[in-house]
Amino acid sequence: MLRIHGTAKSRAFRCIWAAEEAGLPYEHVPVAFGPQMKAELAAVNPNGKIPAMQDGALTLFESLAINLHIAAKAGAPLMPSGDDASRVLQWTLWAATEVEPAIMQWAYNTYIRPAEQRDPALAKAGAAEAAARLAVLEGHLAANGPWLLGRDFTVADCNLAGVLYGSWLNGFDYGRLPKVKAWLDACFDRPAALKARKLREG
Ligand SMILES: N[C@@H](CCC(=O)N[C@@H](CS)C(=O)NCC(=O)O)C(=O)O
Repeated sequence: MLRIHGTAKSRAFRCIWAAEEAGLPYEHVPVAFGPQMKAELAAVNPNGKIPAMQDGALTLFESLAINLHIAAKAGAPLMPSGDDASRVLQWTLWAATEVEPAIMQWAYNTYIRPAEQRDPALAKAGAAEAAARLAVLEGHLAANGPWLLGRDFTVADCNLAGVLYGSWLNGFDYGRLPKVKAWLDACFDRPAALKARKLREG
């Protein structure tokens, strides 16, 4: 059985959501933030971060890699084959390398860090950078939606929406990105997402 380590108030949220989408049984080990975290994670993530996952003899870190593993176990439509599998990788890497750094710069300086440690200029620059990247997604969804790969929800949606979840929940301005906003709303309204959100949002 899958074991997902990490409180749902972390990137483990993404993996819980993916496991729910896959319909796979999993055990949630809700490792919390704090000084004890690194010791608790010593056997599963040498980075000392959450999430981590165990599946039999396999131990993995990196939330989006964990999600690809979960989806591969479930098969299509969550993890399609052929060219669509490559498209899943494209959107997953785009989420991690092009979108997450910018949206996290906005997030750290808007709602994550204590107020006295936030830099409004960095928040503004992160928001502008994220919006520029997301304009590409806006055009893609307009031409190819409703999901990233078209007709079916896949782990590509789970991974990219997972990266954007905090911004969606915490007031990022999606006003000029109506297709992205509608797609995020649809992602987080899925029954599997609602189960993960219940753990995260209470
Ligand atoms: N790229 C990693 C990032 C993991 C990460 O930074 N996790 C945060 C929680 S969301 C963490 O454990 N932070 C604690 C720390 O950095 O010490 C992933 O996607 O899994």
